[in-house]
Amino acid sequence: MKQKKYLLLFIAFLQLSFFTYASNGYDLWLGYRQIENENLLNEYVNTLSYIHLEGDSETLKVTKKELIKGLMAMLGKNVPFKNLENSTNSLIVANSKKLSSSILEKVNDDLKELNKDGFIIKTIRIGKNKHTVITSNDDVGVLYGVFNFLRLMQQNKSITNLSIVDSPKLDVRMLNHWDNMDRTVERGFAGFSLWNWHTLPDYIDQRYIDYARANASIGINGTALTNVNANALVLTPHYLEKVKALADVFRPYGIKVYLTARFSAPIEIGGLDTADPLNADVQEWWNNKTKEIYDLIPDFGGFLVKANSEGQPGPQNYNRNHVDGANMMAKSLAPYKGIVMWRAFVYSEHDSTDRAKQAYSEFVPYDGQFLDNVIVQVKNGAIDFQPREPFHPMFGAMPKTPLMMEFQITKEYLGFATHLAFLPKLYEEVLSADTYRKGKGSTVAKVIDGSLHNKKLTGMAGVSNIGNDINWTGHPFGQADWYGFGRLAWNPHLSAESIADEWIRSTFSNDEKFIGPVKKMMLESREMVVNYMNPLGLHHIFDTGHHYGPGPWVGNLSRPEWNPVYYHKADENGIGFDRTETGSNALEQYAPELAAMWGNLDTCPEIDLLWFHHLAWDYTLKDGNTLWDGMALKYQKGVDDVQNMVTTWEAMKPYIDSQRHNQVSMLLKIQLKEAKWWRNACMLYFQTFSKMDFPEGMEKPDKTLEHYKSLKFPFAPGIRPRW
Ligand code: BDP
Repeated sequence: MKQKKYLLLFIAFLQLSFFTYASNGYDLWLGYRQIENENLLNEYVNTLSYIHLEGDSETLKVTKKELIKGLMAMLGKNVPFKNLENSTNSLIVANSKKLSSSILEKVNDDLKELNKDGFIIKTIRIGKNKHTVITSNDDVGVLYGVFNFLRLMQQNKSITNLSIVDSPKLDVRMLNHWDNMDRTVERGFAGFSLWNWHTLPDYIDQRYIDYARANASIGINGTALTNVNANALVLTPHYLEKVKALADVFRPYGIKVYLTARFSAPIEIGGLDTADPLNADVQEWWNNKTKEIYDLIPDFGGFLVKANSEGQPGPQNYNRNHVDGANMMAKSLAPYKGIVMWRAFVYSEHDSTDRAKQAYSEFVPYDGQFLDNVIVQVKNGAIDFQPREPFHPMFGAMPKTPLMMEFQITKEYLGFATHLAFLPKLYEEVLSADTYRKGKGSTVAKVIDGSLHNKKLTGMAGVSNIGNDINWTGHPFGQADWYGFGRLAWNPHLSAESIADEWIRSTFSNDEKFIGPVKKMMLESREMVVNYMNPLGLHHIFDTGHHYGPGPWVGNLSRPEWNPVYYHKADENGIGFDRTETGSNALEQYAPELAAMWGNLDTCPEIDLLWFHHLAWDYTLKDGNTLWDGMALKYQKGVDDVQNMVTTWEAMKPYIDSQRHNQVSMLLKIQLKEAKWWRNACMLYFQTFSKMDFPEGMEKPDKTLEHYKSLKFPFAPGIRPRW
């Protein structure tokens, strides 16, 4: 009796300590929690009596560590490692080349389906004995399989009858760090750069290892360490030693290092007086530099290049073109199987055509001219990572050139690290968009996974949102964007919904009372941001330079296309950018089906309305409201939805630790304040043209337009330092 009382007290204590337990979020989605459900725990313990792990490569060593860590935490006990003879209920973890013939027989057909990094998790029977096999044709695939298996357990899935065969659909799945060598991060809102160039190569921060683990757990296999606005110094011997140290840490986790290559490096660090890609000395310089890198880092991935874009040097400085520049570097890298990721983010102050058209106009004529180890990296939309953009017209328009997707994970235009906006929803919208380039169903996902035009080299890059904040991403929910990016780079056909579900379960809780409301909130969050920042197809109306907060009135910047007024074109008659035949005709860069759909006001989805059309303030929307009223109500809806999110989150308090709950609460309150700021500032400004009253249903601004215009943020984070 007494014992029972103590037991109850003990359980109450455990519960109390759980709810008040503080998690700083450092563990990300890998904070393996003890399995609470007793039946499930029994199932797991019975299925996993022993582990049989073959092989001792560096990758398998970290695989083993991960298994021990994960199982110990979730089962509350060690699972012994044992040879296979006569055992049953073992977890068999091995490269397929190490499997005994009786096991191989059971997985052989599945193995044939796998590509290099793919894995199998399968329940098999040998005589009376039952086992679970995790295998792959490559050690890294085994590591991926183990992470996947642990994830199933974290999500409380049954493991008694598994048959999973999973291969990544893209080859290059990478993060692009816009990290400067002084550790500031361009468009970075989660602290400073992870890479401590000062103490490398001798000091290996535990962060580097944990970074690699986290990436490997979602299948990311590449990292470009440095900013696309590149500094040539990273290519000097002093820094290459440091890069090598990082590459050595990442290698067991299947992660290759890439560097951004400043086009003028032969001049800046090579002592040449030109960087002309057709000059023999320049070519030789890059050949030697590349060899030097591969001598240090034999599995170096290659170069990421921003050239002739926003003032960066490039082949055009020498009257050459993108093909000349990219192919020159590609030739240096080819002997080592390295690749060039050549960015298509170009627009020029000397070109008066619509900025949205310029990358397509410049690159599409080069289709078929790039060497095989060049992949052109294209942002998801034609302007710049806006809260919503139609997909970039280059996708599907270059059948002979591999194109890789560039998404932004950091939220330059979606509220920095302060706002909750679950980005996989944005990624999903872009990936599932139909390009119609080979008839209906020619989605962007099929362009980038290579299946539409039979491409050999495929990839996806995400501009990282990671910094040295204790929880890596600033906002606890920013971790979901990193996670979701990785999952979509593995399989661009996954749904945002399934990703949210996985992430919540792995990061927070398997309690349905928590999962339901939080998942809903995440899935709706990106649309909220669109509504309170850029509804109905508005875009790029952010304040100058730092892009923090609204600045639709800005019109004094040196380049026309840097000014918000260029994008919204508000005047007494109306608002919006006419990209139809009567305007810039950017529509002609899309397949005829899309040009017709977007070009016609009856069929153009209202979410894209002002992206493609300039319309009168009293234009009638589908719900009968005028454009003016409809716009006001969208801004208001954005605010209201954030308010609801605050309320939903408050009710989630009983389900998770107090520290992360409190952090998110505070951030949501800032988001609400800033959503109102956006609504008030934009509506007051646009009112100076529409001269119409705010509709009933829109809360009236409590400050004047002059007040909003006067706000200045000289120390907003993420701005490029001017050395
Ligand atoms: C824009 C950023 C700028 C980047 C540029 C790029 O404002 O900081 O350098 O893109 O992608 O989004 O090169």
